[in-house]
Parts: sequence; structure tokens; C-alpha cells
Amino acid sequence: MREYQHQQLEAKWRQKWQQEGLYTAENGQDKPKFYVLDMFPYPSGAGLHVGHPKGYIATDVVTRCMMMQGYNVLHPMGWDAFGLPAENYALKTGVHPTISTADHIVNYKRQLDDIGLAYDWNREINTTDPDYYRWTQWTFLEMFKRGLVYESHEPINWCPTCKTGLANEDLENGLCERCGTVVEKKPLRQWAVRITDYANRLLADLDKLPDWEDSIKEMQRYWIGRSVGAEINFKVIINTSGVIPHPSREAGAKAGILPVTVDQRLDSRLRGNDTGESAVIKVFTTRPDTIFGATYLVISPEHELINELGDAILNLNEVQGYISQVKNKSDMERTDLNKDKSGIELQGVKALHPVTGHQLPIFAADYVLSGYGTGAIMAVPAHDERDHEFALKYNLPIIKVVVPPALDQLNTVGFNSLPEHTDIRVVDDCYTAEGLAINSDFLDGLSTAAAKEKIIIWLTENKIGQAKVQYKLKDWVFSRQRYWGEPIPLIYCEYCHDNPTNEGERLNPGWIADDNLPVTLPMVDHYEPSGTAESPLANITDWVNVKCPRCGKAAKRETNTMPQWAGSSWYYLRYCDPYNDKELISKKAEKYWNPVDLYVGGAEHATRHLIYARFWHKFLFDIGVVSTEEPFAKLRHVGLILAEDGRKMSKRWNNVINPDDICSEYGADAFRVYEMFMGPFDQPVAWNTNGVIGARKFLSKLTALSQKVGDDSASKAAISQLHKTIKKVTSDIIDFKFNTAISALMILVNALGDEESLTKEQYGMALQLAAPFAPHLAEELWQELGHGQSIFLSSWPRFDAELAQDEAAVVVIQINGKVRDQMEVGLDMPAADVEALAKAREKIVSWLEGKEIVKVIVVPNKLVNIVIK
Ligand code: ANZ
Ligand code: ZN
Repeated sequence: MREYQHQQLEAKWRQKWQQEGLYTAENGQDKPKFYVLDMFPYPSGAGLHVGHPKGYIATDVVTRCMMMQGYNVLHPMGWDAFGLPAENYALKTGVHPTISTADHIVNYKRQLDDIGLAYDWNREINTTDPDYYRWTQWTFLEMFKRGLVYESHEPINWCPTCKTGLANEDLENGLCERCGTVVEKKPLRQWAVRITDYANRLLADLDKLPDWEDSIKEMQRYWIGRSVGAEINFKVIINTSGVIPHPSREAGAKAGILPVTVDQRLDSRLRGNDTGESAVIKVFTTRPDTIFGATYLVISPEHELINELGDAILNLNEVQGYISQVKNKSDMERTDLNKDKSGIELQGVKALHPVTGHQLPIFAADYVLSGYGTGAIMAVPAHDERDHEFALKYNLPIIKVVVPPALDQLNTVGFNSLPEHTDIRVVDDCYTAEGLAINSDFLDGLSTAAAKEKIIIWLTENKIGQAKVQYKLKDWVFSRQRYWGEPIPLIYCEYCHDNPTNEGERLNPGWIADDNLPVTLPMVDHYEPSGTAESPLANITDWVNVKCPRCGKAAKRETNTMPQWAGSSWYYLRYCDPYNDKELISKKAEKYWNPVDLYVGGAEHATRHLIYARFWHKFLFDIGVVSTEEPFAKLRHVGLILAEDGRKMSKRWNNVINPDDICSEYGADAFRVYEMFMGPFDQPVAWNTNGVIGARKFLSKLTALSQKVGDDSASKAAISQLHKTIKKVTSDIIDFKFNTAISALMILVNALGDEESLTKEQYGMALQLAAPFAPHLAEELWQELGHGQSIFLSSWPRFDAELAQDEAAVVVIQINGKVRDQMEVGLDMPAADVEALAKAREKIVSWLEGKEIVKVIVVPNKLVNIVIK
């Protein structure tokens, strides 16, 4: 068999392609555009392992195929080089991040080039380049000026190891995503971006993305977490002198706890419109219809009410003891249904039920989170499982206020969340589904939906509460107390404090935008995190002390830096116009390239990067920089490549395989073919070096076919096989079914190998189909055939529909040996499928009616005989 020398051959073509500018995409060509994007990597010291390039190879296959289909393809690459990993690496090795990052990029680039990836390196970008982050800062200032950025002092996630604040998105099960340390809550001065203003659009516009995988859209929906309900105010009364007239458990369980009508009882004292001094607890609930079942209130241990009430809480010491005990629990632990609930009653204070006037005990308990809703709830133990568990533990009243509708009412009430298979006649202890209101005065008999509507109207009219939509999504914590990030271009000026000129300054008195961009990160020798709320930049006095850009008086720079996610939120736009020093992107380039047609990357970015980028893009849309509401038309996620031992590839397990070794031993083409052949693209799969050897064998067979090229054509069957393969490979590439495309190619190469002879055209088409996967070898063999131009400038082969048609068989259908019908099916269709098709034929159905089938005989490609009684 004819072998090939991959090393010299592959290097030769790579060099030639780069020289000829094969991958250079030009803005605004007449050709239709296609923008293929990879999630750009952060260049780590370890370099690439074989798992990293899987997605890059896939986009490369698409890129090359689209080039051959006549598209002007943009396929760029760059570096997400700011952030904790680079900085932690630099701290460990003592090499300045600027230097180590530059080194790592050189290595990454070489590795990517060795795989033969068709990147247009003229458009390379690097998030740490001041010409790049100038526009990251610019967008931030645009947000600031419009009031989308604010300074806050909320307790946020703090990683004691990385010594920095983190966004919610940076946590994994309560641990720092970077280093695995348990994250603490720490009050910290920080900048936050009002991403929640965009929550509704981020959610609703997911429906406009038909080419996104459903699983990723689902993760985003969950992350945004929209809940519809109400906010309700409960007044707090102090010093109840020990009399606790709340309904006892038994009494509450009985109906008729409301002897007088609600309106009679509702004096102005209970309404929210008086100006009394008393404290109020605002709760958020998705079930305002259950308000008559609220028997106590729970506030989160962090709730400000505790400070506000202070000594009015008779057991304040004990309460504070409880708070410090639960302080460091993660949100996950706190809300876990299976964990034992704990809490403490605030003695000496009560909450007034705004409808019934009952006095309800108030608890602080850690199952209520401070960061969600209002950080306080009305507990309805009959209908909420956590409340139920808590009520049993602390012996609190449980009042049923919802029952499942009787069977015969099922159709007349419009409720929609009764779980499937609920036996609606059995009401168990805690009934969480929807139903009909009972024990609820003027809501009695209403469906859950109707009761919600009615109570919200009532609460609104009486100024006790109102409808409320709540999101789990939090504002984006946008400061890091670290060195290696984009400086936040704000300056604090005491003199300008009282003269705001825009919304941002009004909201953040004293803070002035520094429009003199870029605000560059100073080169310093020491950048260890200070461990305090200040970034290491705070120590660089000649950088910190500046003149106010407005009044010229002495002022100070903000020393926090931006999170790593900032630069990656809009990089795809910059590739379209990377040298523009007047604007982030020109109108023309934006119109031509935007949106990205295909975006591929890891599923771990489903909620972080992909939410930030969609938000950033929508903001740019709102200020007229981009013309689409969504950045990425089609999104595919790549399945992990695991090590040969089935574990994640990691230095720790010593199971990392380096693509450099594979490419030098077997060739980049074999490596590429193997990675695309390993299995369904989006599934995790374990590496197996034998598979690379198999891929290499396939390429050798493809090479060997060159010896068959002559004047005689291949057989009709082989030609038909060729056209079928064109059809399949073309659609499989679009559908991301690279593995089946390659198996079709393998079948084709075997079939052609059985032929006496092939024409130049026939062999050429086979090479074209293989070219996206094995570009170097395909190019070499293509040129050997005497083509003067690159195979990637040739036109993708078209199939002849007739020749590509799957062969069919005509199957006769008999009943008890008599021919009753016939049908056409695919050649070699499995017997069970043939049988099912036969039984479903209209004529046959009528023959079978009322008869018992004794047996069915299937003769492949010929006959089905159904024997009936
Ligand atoms: C009364 C009630 C009755 C509730 C009932 C549920 C069932 P989602 O869907 O997650 O938005 N809740 C509100 N704020 C909370 C917080 N900070 N920590 C823990 N729980 C909180 O759920 C909203 C429901 O979760 C709210 O509705 C509230 O309990 C609880 F039969 O209020 B509900
Ligand atoms: Zn000033």
C-alpha cells in the first residue's frame, strides 16, 4: 500500500496556505458571508491537550466545507488572556503575567497551527491588548453613563484563596470555580452591572434562537429563573407582652377561623398607607393565594430587620449566636430539602397578618436566603415542603387552604400544575400543587389561578402589596480585587461630587468617567493580592493619583479591575474590524458579518459567558452599535474528550495526551479524522490512541486509490456510492454529524478500492469530500492530479439526485399466502421495520381487522406473509 510521509507533507501545505492567504476573509465581499466562531481559549502554561481542539477541528471542517461551497468565511482566533488563571500562574512561577501570557500564546498558536486549523491570523485579538480593552472600557463607560452600573456594598462571594470577590456565575456548588475553596460571604465595596434590567429580554429572546440546542436554552431559563407572584407587607409589632393570639394548630385546622369579615377587621392600622413608625417585613411569594394559610414569617439570618429591631428582640444574644453559626453555610446546603431545618424565633416581636389580623411569630432561619426575593417569606406549612418540615419541628400551626378539586370539577376549574398521577382524592400532609381555595374567606372556592388574581387586586387596592416578577439572576458583580484585569476607567473626585452630568454620576456621586481611553494597566513588579478589599493597584500611588478629567483637581482612580468575563463578552465583534481605532466596530463591518452564524464551545459556558455576551450584545444594540438583538445564530456544544482511563484529562492524574505527540507521530490529518470519528460530537468520549492508527489506515487507503486513476470509469454501482456519499457528507457536516460523515467516507474508499479503475474526476470528488477532515493529504493528492489551484478553492462536489437515491426493494405483502398489496422499502431494511410498515398499509389494515395474527414471515427485500386466524 502506498504510504505517505505526513511530517514534511503537512508542514509544506500549511506554509503554503498561510503564504497565499487562503484563510483571509475580506469584509464586504459580494460572496455570501459565513462567520464560524470558536470560544477563544485562555492561554495557560500547560498548553493544549488533545481534548481542547475537538471543537476547533469541527469548526475547521465547517469552515473548509463552506469555503468550497463559495462562502466568504470568517474563522478567527484570539486569546482570553486576562483573569485569575493567568494571574495565579504568574504568582506561582514569579514570571510577570505580561511575559508568561505572551509565551503561552506563542505556544498555543504553534499547537493550533500544527493541527492545520484555517484561522485568519490577521484578525487575531488579545483581550489584554490596550487597543482591544479600550473598547471593553468604552462599553463599560457607556453603561455607566446610562445608569446601568452602580457602586454597592452588598455582601458578595469572596474566595479566601484567590482573595477576590466573585460573581455567582463563578461558583460551582458553593466553591470557587477556579481553586475549589469554599466561598464566604463578605461585604465589599464593588461595582455591579444591572444585568437584571435585561432579564426579561434575555429570557424572552431565547425563543428567537431556533438553532440553539434546547438543553442550553433550558439552562439559561433556569439560571434567569423567572418567578411570578406578589410582594406583601407584614407589619411588625413590638412588645406583645407575652400574649400570643395566633391560631392553635387544632383550631387552625378547622374551617371558620374568621369570625368577622375581612373588611371589618381591616382597620387602617393594618394597611400600608399610614405613616406609623413600625417596621415592615416585605415577603415575596409565588403563591399569594395561600395567604390565609400563612402561620408564621421567616426572615433570612442576614436580614436587616434584626439590626433594625435590636433590643426589641428579647433574645437578641441567642439570635446572634444562631446567625454566626450559619454564616458560612453555602446556599446549596441551606436550601437542601433533605437537610434538617434550623431557625430561631425572634422573641418579643410579632408580625400582623395583613388580612386576618392574627399575630404571627417571626423566625430567622437559614433556609430563607438573603439574596433572593426580599429575603423574607410568609410560611405556609400546609402547602410548602420546607415550611411544613419547619412547622413540624417547631410545633407551629398548619392550616390547609388549598384542596385538590374533586374529580368532577377537574374540567371546570382552570388549574394547571396538578402533577401527573396525583391521586386527587387523597390530600396528604403537604399539598404543593394547585387546586381550590378553602379556609380562605373571600377566596374560597376559587381555583389557584383565580385566587391569585383576586388576592393581588385586593392587596393592591389596600396598599398592602402588589404583583411582582422576580428573577434568580443577580446583577453582575463587576469588580475584582486583583491586578491582572482591565482597569475600571472611573475616577473619584470629591469636588465634582455635587455636580453630576449623567445618570451614572447621579447614581454614584463623585464618580467620573475617564474618557481618555485606554486606561492602561500599569506594569509593576508586585501584584500579589492584598487580601483586603483593595486591589494591588491601590499601592501604585502615581497611577492612583490623577487629576479629575472634569475639574482638574486632585482625584483618585478606581483600583478594582474588571472580571475576566468582560473581555470575552464582545470579542466576536472585534474580529470583524480588529484595527479600527475610531470605534468598536464599523457600521459596515458589523452589517456584513454580524451575527455569528455558528458558535461552538464547551457546555460549561451555557450560563456564564453566554449570558454575559447576550447581555453585552443587547446593550450594544440599544446604543446602536450592533444591528441584531442576538449575537450567535447557531450554537453547538462540544462533548468532552476524557483520558484513556475514562477520567478527566489532568496533570493531577498524569493522563494528559499532548496533540503535539499525536501530530508528529501519526500526522495532523489522522488526528483530525480520529477526533471527528470518535463518536457523536456533543457526547463525552474517552481517548484511544489505537483509534488514531485506524484513522491513519483510512488515509493510507485514500492515498492508495491514486494508483487506480486512469482513463476508465468506475462501475455504475461505485458512482452511485460516490453520489450518495456526497449527499451524506454535505448534510452531515451541516448537522454536526461528523462521525457518520467519516464512516460514509470509509465505506466509499473501500468501495472504490474494489474498482479496477477510476477517472480523475471521480477520485477528485472523493478527495474533495475528505478535504475538510484531512486537509493536508487531500491537498497533496489533489495537486498530484494536476490541479493548479488549492483544493479549498475548488467547488464542493454536487450530487446527482438520481444517482444518490438509496436503492429500494419492492416487497410483496401476502395474507395467508395470497398477494394483497406491495410496497417499496429501502434496500436491506430490517425485518421488524418491514413488518411494521406492511401491517400499517391501509389495505392490509382492513384485512387484519378483527383477526388474530398467528405469525409473520419476512423474506428480506422480497416478501412479507402474514398468517391470520
Ligand atoms: C408562600 C408559599 C406558599 C410559597 C406555598 C410557596 C408555596 P421560586 O419559584 O423559587 O421563586 N421564597 C421566597 N423567597 C425566598 C428566599 N429568599 N429563600 C427561600 N425561599 C424563598 O419560589 C418562590 C417561593 O419560595 C416563595 O413562595 C416563597 O415561598 C419561597 F404554598 O411563599 B412561597
Ligand atoms: Zn472633579
